[in-house]
Amino acid sequence: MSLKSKFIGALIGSAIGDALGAPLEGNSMEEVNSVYGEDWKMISGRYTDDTEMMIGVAESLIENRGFNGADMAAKFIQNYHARRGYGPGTKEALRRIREGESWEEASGKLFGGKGSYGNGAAMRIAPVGIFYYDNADKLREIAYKSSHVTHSHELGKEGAALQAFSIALAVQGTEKEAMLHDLKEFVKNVIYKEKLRKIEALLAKEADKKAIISELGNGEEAFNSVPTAIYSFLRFDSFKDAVVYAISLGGDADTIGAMTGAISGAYYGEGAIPEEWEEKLEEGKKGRSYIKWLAEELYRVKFYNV
Ligand code: R7I
Ligand code: MG
Ligand code: MG
Repeated sequence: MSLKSKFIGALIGSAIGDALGAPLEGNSMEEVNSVYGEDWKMISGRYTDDTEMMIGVAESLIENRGFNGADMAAKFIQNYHARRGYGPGTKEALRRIREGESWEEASGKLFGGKGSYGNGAAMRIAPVGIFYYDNADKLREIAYKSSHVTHSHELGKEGAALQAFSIALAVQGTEKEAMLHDLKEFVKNVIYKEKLRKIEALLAKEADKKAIISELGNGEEAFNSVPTAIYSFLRFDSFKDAVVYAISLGGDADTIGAMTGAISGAYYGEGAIPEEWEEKLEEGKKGRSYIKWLAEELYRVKFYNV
């Protein structure tokens, strides 16, 4: 499968997971399953903050041929629509920057000076995962820096780096069996190391959804959602099964859907994404076609440097 198809798969897959999970965000696993049953149609196709911010990350990497913090912050602010449902920490960081604080300093003021460990940095990281898929050190550096615009807590940044590296391994076509090993080597924080050990144990016994939610989480914290997305990707053999499973866990369904969709899209390529989902994904100024174009631009900048 072509690398370009994997680049497109990662970004479109992320947006589709987001749109598919969006109407379910905040519902419990039991509520989601009682409404949906076996019928996983995309209800509206509208994406949320997850995708709006991912678009900003991609735009900034393309325009600057790499990372530029002030510009990435400006892109987030330009693209911002409150109705897409931003997290309170991210909202405050962007307000502070808009009012004149530097992008280096604003995020550090949140949550009593500790910074956010929400999943807002990980949910938007797909462009970093594909653009730096062949360089783990650079990927880590840019994952941390792009997180820092809104998320300065170590756990928020590490979650974004782990999600980015999962996407990178998927682009590389790493065998699923080898992925957990590579992820364990990559990740620095003990909380994530422990979660990766849990993923391995849970995969070995085909655990039920309750166990996944209690052991890995389905919340808005990066450490309670990034590992869940990795698990959802590893457990199933198709884009569709992985993403349906991820959002069926309820909780932060749009975001866990987006992150599972990004890894799965990078692994299986655009061709493996169900057409009826892609067609339903919103179109318009920064819709489906634009997101696809951003993936093609990242590919072009990376390989042709023009
Ligand atoms: O991370 P963030 O942008 O939120 C992303 C979520 C996704 O589900 C999106 O789909 C959207 O719905 O929002 O926004 P933050 O507010 O930075 O983090 C999310 C939540 O994590 C916060 O509202 C807190 O509940 C929690 N959180 C923390 N709680 C205590 N201490 C994050 N950091 C902390 C912390 O340091
Ligand atoms: Mg969202
Ligand atoms: Mg969410």
